[in-house]
Amino acid sequence: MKDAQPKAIYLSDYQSPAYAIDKTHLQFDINEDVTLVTSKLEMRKLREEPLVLNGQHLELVSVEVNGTARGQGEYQVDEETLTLDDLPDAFVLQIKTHIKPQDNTALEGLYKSSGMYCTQCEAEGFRRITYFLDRPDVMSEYVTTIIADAKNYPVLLSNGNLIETSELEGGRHKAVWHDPHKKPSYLFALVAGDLMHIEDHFETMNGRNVTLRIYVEPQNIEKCDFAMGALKRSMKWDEDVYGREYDLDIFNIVAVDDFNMGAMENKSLNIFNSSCVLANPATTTDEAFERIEAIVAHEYFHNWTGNRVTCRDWFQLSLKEGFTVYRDAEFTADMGSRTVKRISDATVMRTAQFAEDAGPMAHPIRPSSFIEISNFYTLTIYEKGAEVVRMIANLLGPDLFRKGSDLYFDRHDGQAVTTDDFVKAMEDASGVDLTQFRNWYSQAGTPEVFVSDEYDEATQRYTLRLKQTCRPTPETEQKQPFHIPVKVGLMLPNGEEAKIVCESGADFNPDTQVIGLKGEEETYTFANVEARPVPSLLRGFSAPVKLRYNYSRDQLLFLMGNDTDEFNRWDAAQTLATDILLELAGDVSNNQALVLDDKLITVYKGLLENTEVDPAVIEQLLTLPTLGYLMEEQNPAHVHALISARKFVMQTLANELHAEFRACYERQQDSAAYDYNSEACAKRALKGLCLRYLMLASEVDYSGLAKAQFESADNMTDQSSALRAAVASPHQALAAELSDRFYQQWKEDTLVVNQWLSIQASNDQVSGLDDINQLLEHEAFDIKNPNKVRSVVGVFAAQNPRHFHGHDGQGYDWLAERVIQLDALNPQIASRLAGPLTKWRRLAEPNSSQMKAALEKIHKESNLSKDVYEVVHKSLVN
Ligand code: B3K
Ligand code: ZN
Repeated sequence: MKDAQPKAIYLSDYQSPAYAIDKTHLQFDINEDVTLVTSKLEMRKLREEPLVLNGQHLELVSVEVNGTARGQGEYQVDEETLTLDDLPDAFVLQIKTHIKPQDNTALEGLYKSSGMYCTQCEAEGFRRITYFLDRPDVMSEYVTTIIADAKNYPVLLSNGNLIETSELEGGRHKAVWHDPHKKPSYLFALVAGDLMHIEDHFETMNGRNVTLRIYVEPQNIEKCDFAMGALKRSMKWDEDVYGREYDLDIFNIVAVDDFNMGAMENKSLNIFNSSCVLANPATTTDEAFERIEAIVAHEYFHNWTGNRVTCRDWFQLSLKEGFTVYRDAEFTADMGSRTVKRISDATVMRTAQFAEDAGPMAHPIRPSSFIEISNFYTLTIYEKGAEVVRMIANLLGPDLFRKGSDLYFDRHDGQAVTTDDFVKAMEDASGVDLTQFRNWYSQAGTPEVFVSDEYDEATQRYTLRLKQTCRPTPETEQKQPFHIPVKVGLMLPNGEEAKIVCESGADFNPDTQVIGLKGEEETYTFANVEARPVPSLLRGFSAPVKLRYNYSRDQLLFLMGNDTDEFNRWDAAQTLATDILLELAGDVSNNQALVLDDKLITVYKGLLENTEVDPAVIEQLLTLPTLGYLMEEQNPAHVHALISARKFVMQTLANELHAEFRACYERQQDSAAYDYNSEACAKRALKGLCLRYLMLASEVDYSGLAKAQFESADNMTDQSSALRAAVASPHQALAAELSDRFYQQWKEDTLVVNQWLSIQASNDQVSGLDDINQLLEHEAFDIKNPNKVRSVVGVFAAQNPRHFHGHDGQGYDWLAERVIQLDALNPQIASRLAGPLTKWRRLAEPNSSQMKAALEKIHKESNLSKDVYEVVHKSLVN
């Protein structure tokens, strides 16, 4: 543990900046040993107080105010700040610093990634480049000069427009970029490297011709077309759906191999993790294609939600992230299957975000304090933030929501604002009172909504009683009630939907069938209901809550077959499977013989034989609840009992229904050449699922099928799903053979090799940690590359539960060692990796104590980064 413990900063301490930076002139003189950064800031004093600039890992060379040098003693410098006083009302401050990007393994600020220089400044990386007011409410106009060796770094990029280039002595060259839009420092970007690009154009709704370029290392030039198409689709969609037009003549994307997250929305110069932009059918799975399209869209959409209208401070992060995730989710829904997208988002919420909200790091979507902001790029800020925006859309309806977003953009263009400004714009445009709704921004935790009902046959009245509660979280013991949109339908025994006539109840919208639950308890009565209905509740996952209604298994089967809401048909299947799995897990714990309820077998049989419903939805219906979801539903969670129950169900289904799985597999075979479209993707996904089950069957040996699929595949989706099916099966000789062939085939392609690494790390049939340790020694592994670390260490902890939660606690200890090792190199990545260890209080013994011991091992280390310290410390005390 550190002697001086890192301190939290609080939203309530927010103060507006004391100085403005009207214009920022930056010059980067890039050399192999050292980079000289000269910054010239045109500043104004707004309040009488010293100027405190942020700066970290910088070597200060010189300071000048209005052309006059300040000597030592005329400023104060420490590890995090540079302070100046006696400043006039307006002045030019010039600061020179030396930095060493080539030694920067944290990948924040300016760093070198496979021979190229690039930047990552959000949230607080700009302060590793030069001393600055590195906070989002200081917005400035940037002119950036880059000077570097012309042969090694022929491409020099920054934000905005290129205004000058020239050749210099000694084989060097220079480029000057000007960004006319004022922006916070976190949106600054620079790239210098030996890159190739593809180019295309987009004509905006007002006839502006925008040049679009994607820059990559030469070997990747064939993998850019898909992302370019995705970019154009996003630009068009944002015009059509939100009326938002792009605002410069150029938009660049650059792919880099070493990147801490997916991508970054720097103004007109988006920088992407190469795994989130490079794609072609031979090397990219359908899932990755979809992710790439969504991330390209997400970063592009930030141009309005984030860049034009930005955040006042980092507590407001969800202002841009929640809204942008909501926008990209709607975009993906429009490009493919709306139901499938909703299912996958709801699954992420229920599996991972609910767990975060129930754990030691729980925070509201607008946190009130943090130690290290990098730790708050969470599922809560992003996904729950998007669900909160979606709830506003559910409460307002589409037209008023659009009016609200128009007002928000008009009112706040060019400003740094708060989540409250967003809600206010929605309120002002719609006239809907969102006062109580604001509790979603200030309170963490997942509300539970308990529903009970009554039917009076004589009067044909049906009554729903809703009751909300929310468990305490670290920041709030006693919760105020939330404003929760609960979308409902009533399914009659004849399979038809009742026409809803709401007779009494506080807030029911007949057009949208949404109950706006505000009270702790509310009652709604519906008239003219001909027979006792089965309620279909929280349709489309209309709010991020846990809905509790005591369905019988027969009612769930009825909803699966009849609900007019496709999402809720899937939800009924999940609830049924969860019920069965939890019961079986109890049997495992009590050493009882396991028997699978015939109902599930019948359901699966029906689904496998169904040729009416979209195969993408069938695939989702056939997917059992994730282990993460089951762990959420069992308190304390008996991980191994849940793993055994899940395995037993899969094996039983495989044996009982192998003929049906086989027939369904055959129906999805497609002789056409690979194409990325919803229909073809759905078939490949369903085929992959069938193969996974077939490989588990013990009555007939289907391993030849996996081998044949592996060998004949013309695309990565089929090839890797064959490999995954083999790895997850008892056919380990085949798994080893295919793994080896796969590696030999693809060892030159880093991104495919990373997929290979994750498949190996998820293999729970191997003997244990020795095999995982071998991956760390493998020639394809590099601890400095975040993608590789995620593929091995991240995947082991998340997708290899059998060994991660191994009986001796060694898996936890192993992860603790990796966290400590990585913290010295890259604190952001180390802190993320520690995430799985935060769940210790939710686990049954002995796992709980073993996991806690692993956390304590990390906590004992001296010199932990703020990032890791915050996660580990809070996990032990909260
Ligand atoms: N805004 C960036 C995330 C930055 C993370 C910094 N640790 C990517 C995105 O959400 O679009
Ligand atoms: Zn984002």
